[in-house]
Amino acid sequence: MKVVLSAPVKAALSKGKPVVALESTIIAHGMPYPQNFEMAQKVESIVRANGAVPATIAVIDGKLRAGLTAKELELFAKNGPSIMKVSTRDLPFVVAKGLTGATTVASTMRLAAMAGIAVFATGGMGGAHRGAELNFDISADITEFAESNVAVVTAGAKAILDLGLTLEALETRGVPVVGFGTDDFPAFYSRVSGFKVPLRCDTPKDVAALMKAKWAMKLKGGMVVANPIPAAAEIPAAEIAPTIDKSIAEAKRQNVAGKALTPFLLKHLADVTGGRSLAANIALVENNAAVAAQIAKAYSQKR
Ligand code: PSU
Ligand code: MN
Repeated sequence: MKVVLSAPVKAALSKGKPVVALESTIIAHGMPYPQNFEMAQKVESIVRANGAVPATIAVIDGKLRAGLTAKELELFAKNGPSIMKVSTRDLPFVVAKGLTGATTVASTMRLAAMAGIAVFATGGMGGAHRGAELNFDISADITEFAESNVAVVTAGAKAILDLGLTLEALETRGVPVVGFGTDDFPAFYSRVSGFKVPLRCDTPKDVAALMKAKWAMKLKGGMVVANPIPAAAEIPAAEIAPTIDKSIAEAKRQNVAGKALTPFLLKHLADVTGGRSLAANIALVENNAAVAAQIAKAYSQKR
């Protein structure tokens, strides 16, 4: 089975031109309408402005798709809650049933790899939730990094997670975690988490060289390109921490678990911060899109 490519994505891939994959769960389940629709379009335009072709990935009527129209982006933006959040495990189900689903980091990586797209921009990847040592709630995003050959530009991992456990889980699976211009693992809303990154690259060219080296020696899987949120949009960790703790407590109280947990926490945080966490989320995604396009460009020149 193939991923159905839009005309611009198909043309770019066939000529070895830079392409950046984008996910659809962040649209459908990560942000409210209409900010999510504006973000989806802005991120695509940022990718273009930086010299690459955007390929937003989703499943529509059972078809695996890369490169959506504005109307299709709007469908995911407007119908968020009723659209299925599709991780890698769910892909065969939506295909078999002819359903429409929004792809997470994990399933977007998988479809990007199938389509031959090597770079992907998200907001913040999933990871080990707090208490994962007992409840086993570790995002399939982590396992996908061991399977799909895609470099993912992410603002570290979401601060709602246990970042120490997340880094350990990535290390176990042999996933390179690269700080982009930083020695610190970023914490989504904040530039610094208190954890260091094991590797550092300072330019898109450096990252492209690492991608090339990894896959030239047939090391399977992707890599994490940890790109801190721009300083102007940052919410310092000490400031957001108590709010995150409250959101996690509220999720426990309401028995929210499984794939509903991340969307619940993001929404709860946006509500209690009066939209400040949402503004930060949008700023970091936009920043990741620019860096991802620059990496895709450097990588296409390396091949
Ligand atoms: N980044 C964001 N917002 C999001 C996500 C990433 O800025 O909503 C989504 C991604 O699709 C990621 C998912 O794969 O959150 C993680 O969900 P879970 O913890 O259930 O695996
Ligand atoms: Mn989970």
